[in-house]
Amino acid sequence: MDYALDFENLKTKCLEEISKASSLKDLTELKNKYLAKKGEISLMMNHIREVEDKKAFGEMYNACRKSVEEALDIKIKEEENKKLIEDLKKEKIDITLPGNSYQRGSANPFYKIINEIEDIFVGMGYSVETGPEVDYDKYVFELLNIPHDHPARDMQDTLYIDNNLLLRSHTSSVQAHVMEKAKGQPIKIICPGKTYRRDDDDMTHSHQFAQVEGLVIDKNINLGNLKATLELFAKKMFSKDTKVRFRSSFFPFTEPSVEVDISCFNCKGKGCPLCKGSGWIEILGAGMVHPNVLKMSGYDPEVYSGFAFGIGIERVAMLKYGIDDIRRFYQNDLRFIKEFKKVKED
Ligand code: FA5
Repeated sequence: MDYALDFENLKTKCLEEISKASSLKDLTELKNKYLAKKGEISLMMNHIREVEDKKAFGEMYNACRKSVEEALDIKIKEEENKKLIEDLKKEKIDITLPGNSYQRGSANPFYKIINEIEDIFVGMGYSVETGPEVDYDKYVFELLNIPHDHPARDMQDTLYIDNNLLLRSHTSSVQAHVMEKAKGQPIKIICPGKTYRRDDDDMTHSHQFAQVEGLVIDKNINLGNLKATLELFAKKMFSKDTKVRFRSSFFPFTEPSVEVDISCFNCKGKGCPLCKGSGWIEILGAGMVHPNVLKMSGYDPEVYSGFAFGIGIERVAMLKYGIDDIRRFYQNDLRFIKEFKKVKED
């Protein structure tokens, strides 16, 4: 018997039927018909008993089976692709339909200002530190040259957790923490954060507010460096033609101490209601780090000097955005926050 011819005919028949199949269902049926255990090709194997050259028979069987399997695989893939394309066509999304609109939030102006201040000082090589809001008397007062009986404590009365632990009344407390960590090495940091005071709330005062502390300690740091730094800050924060004025002041932890005013950007120094007719607006306190403070934190004031400043964040935001009342920052009124949607985020 000529099995070679049989295999050839069987293969031709299979391939023809496969090429004519037009669905995955047809192809599955063909697979069963020819390749399953009792399929026509599989059953051909029974004849191996009748032939002498079993090796040649086996090779013919395998070749036939392989061609059919390959043809089936190709055709199945084609059909699957066709089906996928048809399904995708059916599931087409109509993008012309109006979507659901979501309300987009916007950053609170308070945080916009913090980000802006951080960017300006990071650009000048400062790193950003954090410090505890609940802190020990030692850091908030004593290491800043404000001993227990010092009258400066009255101006910064705050909420006490116990005799020794309190809500910090200024971010200057971070100075002592940073100096302690730096162990006599140079420092160049800013630290934004919340502060608390026993102040009566009014348009410009709040019992909770925020400051950004700045501290630079190194050899040969002088008041000129402080002035140049704050001038650059004011120009970047407000406008290029902003002028800075130092007024003599007093803080127990700086000597000399200054209050820093900027020229009113609203009237360009001519005098207007915003600057109460003076042409200047106070934005921060600053000074050269007091030798006692340096000594208490392990720096030799003969070798090291430094400057520090404390900026009121809400006050800066109020000036920059024309906000009339500090209490608006804490009332969670969405109408207020939405006003700042269009303010540039960077
Ligand atoms: C201080 O707090 C000093 N620690 C600043 C300082 C740091 C001086 C480093 C020298 C060296 P003062 O009490 O003036 O200073 O506060 C600084 C700023 O915080 C003020 O200019 C103001 O913008 C803001 N501020 C103070 N009290 C309040 C308050 N109750 N509500 C809102 N802002 C306030």
